[in-house]
Amino acid sequence: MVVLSQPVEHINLPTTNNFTQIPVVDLWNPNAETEIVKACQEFGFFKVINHGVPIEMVNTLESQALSFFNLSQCHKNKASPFGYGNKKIGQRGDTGWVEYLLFGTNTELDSQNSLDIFPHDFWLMVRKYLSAIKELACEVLKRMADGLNIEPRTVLSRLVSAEKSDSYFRINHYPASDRKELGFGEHTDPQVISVIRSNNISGLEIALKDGTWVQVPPDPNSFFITVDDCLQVLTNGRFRSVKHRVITESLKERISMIHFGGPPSTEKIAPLTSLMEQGEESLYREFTWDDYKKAAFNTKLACNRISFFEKCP
Ligand code: GA4
Repeated sequence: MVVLSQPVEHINLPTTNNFTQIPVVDLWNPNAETEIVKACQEFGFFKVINHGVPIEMVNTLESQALSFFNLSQCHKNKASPFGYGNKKIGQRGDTGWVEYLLFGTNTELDSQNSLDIFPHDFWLMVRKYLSAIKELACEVLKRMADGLNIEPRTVLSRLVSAEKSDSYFRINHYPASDRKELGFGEHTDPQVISVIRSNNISGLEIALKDGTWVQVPPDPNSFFITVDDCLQVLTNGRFRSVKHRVITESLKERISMIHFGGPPSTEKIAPLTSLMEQGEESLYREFTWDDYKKAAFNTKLACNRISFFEKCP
């Protein structure tokens, strides 16, 4: 059994209901765009089936990641230069019942040094996985543009498919525990779109518009999509960046793999002109992704980062 090297604080963690109305989008359905837009407006969250990503590949990467997380703490600590983190989230003192690997998708992963810790096969699998997930993220973004009736249909996907797109990949491992643990505190993702895949253990929760939290039933064969901060801005608030968190309570470990699709650093983020109706005012002032990152990455996890860029009424 893996035990985290430092204890995490225990607070009274709430009990939440199951998210029964979770929108399920079948990508084979030619009318999926309408459902996608509806889900992004209402929840900023949906599940995707018939996504075209080979599930055997996903399972292989998951088991390779688990082999890493099951190594001794001393061994795993050697992976800190390659994005390994334990309990600490961000720079402002947030903690969670979690250990993880986190890196930019343009990072030179399979450097000689990292091969002492990760087998070459692992990086090969990460590469394969990331290219399939990036394709999925772009397909979903194109369908969003279709659903919003904006052209070209690549107006959103180009941000993530760009060679210099500043995307991240994170593998979170929540060790088993016999009590409720705050795995990852509430937050919104700063990027454009996140694609989440987890094993069969529950824990992910999202906040609805009225502020109530609901549990997302796990489904290892599907992917969950979140609308992130930049997408809320690009759609001038039509889509909502969804607040989410992880609370675990299971004797089995939870593992999730998340691709955060972000724009290139110099990309200017502002509501899309093709979307704005006549006389519609922008709710946000323009910023570059680099500006956003500088402001956002130095905040507490639960901070409402979009508010820094909201225009005053
Ligand atoms: C939340 C989404 C992604 O996991 C992440 C996180 C990042 C980090 O772990 O370094 C941040 C968080 C996330 C937003 C606010 C800052 C930065 C931790 C934190 C407290 C990789 C990201 O892009 O933003």
